Formats: sequence, C-alpha cells, structure tokens
Amino acid sequence: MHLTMKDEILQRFLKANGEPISGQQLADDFQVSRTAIWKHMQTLQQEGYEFETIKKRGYQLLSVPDKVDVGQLKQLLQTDRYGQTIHYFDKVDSTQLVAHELVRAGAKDGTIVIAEHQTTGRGRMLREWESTKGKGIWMTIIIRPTIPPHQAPQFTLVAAVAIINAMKAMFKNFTPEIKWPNDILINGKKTTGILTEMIAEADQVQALLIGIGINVNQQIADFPDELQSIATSVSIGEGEQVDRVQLVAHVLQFLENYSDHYVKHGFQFIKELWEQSSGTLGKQVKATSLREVVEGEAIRITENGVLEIRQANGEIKGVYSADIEILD
Ligand code: BT5
Repeated sequence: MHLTMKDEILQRFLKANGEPISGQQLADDFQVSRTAIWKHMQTLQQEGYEFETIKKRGYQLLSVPDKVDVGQLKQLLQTDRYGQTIHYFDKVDSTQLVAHELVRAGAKDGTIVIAEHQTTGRGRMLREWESTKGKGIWMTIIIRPTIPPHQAPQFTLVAAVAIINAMKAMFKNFTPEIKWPNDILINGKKTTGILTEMIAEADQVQALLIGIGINVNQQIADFPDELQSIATSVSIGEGEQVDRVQLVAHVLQFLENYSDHYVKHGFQFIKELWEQSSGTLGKQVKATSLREVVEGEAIRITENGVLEIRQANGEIKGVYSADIEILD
C-alpha cells in the first residue's frame, strides 16, 4: 500500500511513543526541505493531531484525534483490493449516496467510503440509521463481483459473517450473533446493520454497495431515546473503549476473503459460518415482509440465503426479505 509522505511522517510520530523528532531529522530522512516537513505538520494539525514544539528537540506528538485515521488504516491493511482506495469524510449525508456517485464515475472493486458522521444515514426501505459522530464505523464498500443479480442478497450474509468473525478475532467478552438477514446483535441488542444495494444489468451485477453501520464506542446515553432499549455498541459489550481503525481493518480483511471464496466456490462455506453464529435458527420468529407476516420456527437458510420458517400447521415458508422478531 502506498503511503503519502504525510502518512509516513505520522507513522514516525506514532512509533516514537511521545518522544520528540526534529524537523531537520525528518527533512534529512525524506530528503526534502524543512519547509516541506513544516507544511505536512500543519496539515496534520488541521486534521486534529496536537504537537508541541520543544526547543532544540523538535516536534512532540501530544494527542491523536478520535477519528478513523486513514494513514493508520492503510498501514494495517493487508488486503489486495478492499480498502486500497479510501474516500474519507468528516461528515456526509450517507456513505451509500457518495458510493453511488463513485460507482457512476467508475470506482474500482474494493473502494471504500467512510465517514465520521452521517446526517441522513439510511437503513433498509429508507428507514433512518443513527450515525453518531466519531463513535461508529459508517462505511460503504463498493465491490464488483462477477455474479448474476439474483445472488446479490447473499452478500448481506457474506458481510454478516465477515463482521461476526472480525469481532470474534478481536473481542473476548461477548459473543456476537447474527439475526437474519442483516443485523448483528450483542446480548440481544442491535450493534450492526447491513444494507446491500445493487447496480446491475439484466444478467450481470455491475456493482454492489455494501453499507455497514457498526455502533462501536457509544454508551447507552449516546443513543436517542427510541433506540436505547434496542441498540448497543461493541464497547458496551466488551467493557472498554475500542480501536475503530483495527476493527475496520479486520472487517475488510474478512470481507475480502469471504467474498472471494463465495464467488469462486459458492455459498456452502458461508452458509456453515452463518449457521454457527446464527441467533435466529431454532427460535420462534415473526417475519414481517411487505407482502405478509409469517410466524413459526426458523429452521434453516437455503443455498440462496432464504430463511425457511415452519408454521404451526407444519407448512414451510421461505422468506426472502423481512424484519424478524424473535419470540422466545
Ligand atoms: C439496517 O437497516 O440495519 C441497515 C443499516 C445500514 C447503515 C449503514 S451506515 C453506512 C451506510 N450508509 C448508510 O446510509 N447506511 C449504511 P434496517 O434493518 O432497516 O434497520 C433500521 C432500523 O434500525 C431503524 O428503523 C431503527 O429502528 C434501528 N436503528 C437505527 N439506527 C440504529 C443504530 N445506530 N443502532 C441500532 N439500531 C438502529
């Protein structure tokens, strides 16, 4: 991954553990003038990094802003494509809307849009997604898999298992569960929502826009009243402040692996992972879709990602897209 000089300067300060580094030293190392170094320092300060100038010793990094640091993210990422192009914003209406524009402009497979704050974050069916500033991961990944349009909904499940396994790799104090189709729950409350949108021709997907919203560092009081009883965050589950950059890097790594695996080898492996983390199968559920309400036991997901429900009269119904209420 190519780092800009500003990113590399920042890395030097992060590795220095609070020790000062002189402007002359940096100028020598990067073979540029001290003025050029000073300009990069100015930019870092504008981005919220605080430095103190210590006479004869140079700049000392005092604090880093609480934001998803793109330089750090680039450094951590070991993916081939996912996250190799990053569009970072302090504030946007919705990362999905920005991603749609980028797709029209020809954005590459794996391009991500990430924002600290969304003013009109979106859920499914134009519902609102609350995106508190600086506390979550509000991100859209543009992917261009070679698949027919009817396979697109399975990517919601691919994304769900990627996020679940990223969380399991990083956190020990909770076990995240998937609620079909697009929620991740911690202790029964929603911590993550996924919104998969598609741009396609009749027989071929042009792009999928996988929107991922993860509540990371909110405390309960940070949520609006109407969400306080149904929402939670990773930090509440884990019991400590969480490094968002690490979590983004893990999610992108798992997502790249799983979507490549899915495109090459089909749904079976994803299905098994999904079943291992399902908080829906075996439960009594009520599925409300635009067309109907189906109640019964959630018995399995099919090869197409459809949820099958056994109703009280024994009849099995497949549900394609719905809101699920778990009854027991
Ligand atoms: C979702 O919709 O769960 C998909 C959410 C996707 C959000 C991401 S953020 C990055 C990208 N850019 C966007 O604009 N969107 C995507 P759905 O299943 O329809 O759930 C929406 C419902 O979840 C709302 O009606 C609320 O009840 C609830 N909700 C809203 N904000 C929440 C939050 N922060 N945490 C937990 N629940 C929330």
